[in-house]
Amino acid sequence: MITLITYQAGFGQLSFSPFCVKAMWLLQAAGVDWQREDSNDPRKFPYAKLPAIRTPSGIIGDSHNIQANLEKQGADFWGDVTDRATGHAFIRMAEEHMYFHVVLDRWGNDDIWPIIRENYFAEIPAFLRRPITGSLRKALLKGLKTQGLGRFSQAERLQRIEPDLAAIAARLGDHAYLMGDEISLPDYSVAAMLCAALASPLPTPFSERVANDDVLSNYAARVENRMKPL
Ligand SMILES: N[C@@H](CCC(=O)N[C@@H](CS)C(=O)NCC(=O)O)C(=O)O
Repeated sequence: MITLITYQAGFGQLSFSPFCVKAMWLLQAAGVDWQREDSNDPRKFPYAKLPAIRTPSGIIGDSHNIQANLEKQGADFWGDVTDRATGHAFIRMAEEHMYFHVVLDRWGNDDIWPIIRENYFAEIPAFLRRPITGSLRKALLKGLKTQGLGRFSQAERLQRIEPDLAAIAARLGDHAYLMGDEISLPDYSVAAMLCAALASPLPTPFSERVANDDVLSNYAARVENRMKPL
């Protein structure tokens, strides 16, 4: 039995973290026996991040390593897809760009931040919560300034995310999933980010852009439903 160490469920999602949602979908698609173990403290896990899986041969962190481990056991996340290069590019776009917009929507927005603080960090005693999470927030926003996206206004961010969303819609065309009519690896990354954007606890330009786009919001719901009974 594989144990997925994941951030808790919240905002209508299987986890606050889109990477943990992706990992759950990978485990589900692989058809392996697995269970979840919720944690709010990534520090003792590889890379000090979640998701991670506990397997009989040890703990594996990072959704890509989890994917590789499941593939080694025989999982096939691509099916008949031959154009894996395009699929790979969509995964990178979702995980290395769209993801940071989700993070900025949650941590960088002064109206949303208190909701994040009270939900993510409910386990920290109330009198310590503000100072501890205040410094976490400061460090995270500093990291996003270094990364670059943290330097843009909301309006500039929306301009930046627009070509990604247009690429997803164009790629979908008349198909149910990114790479055709069957679900495959890129869907687990891209839909996880769209679902996370849609699950914003208050509307943001990004969340509203996705919510008001039938192609994108129907696609996100389709992947979520396809991966049920999770
Ligand atoms: N590349 C990693 C990304 C995982 C990731 O960024 N996890 C975030 C939550 S969405 C995390 O644990 N952050 C904790 C931290 O940075 O302190 C993957 O694919 O699993």
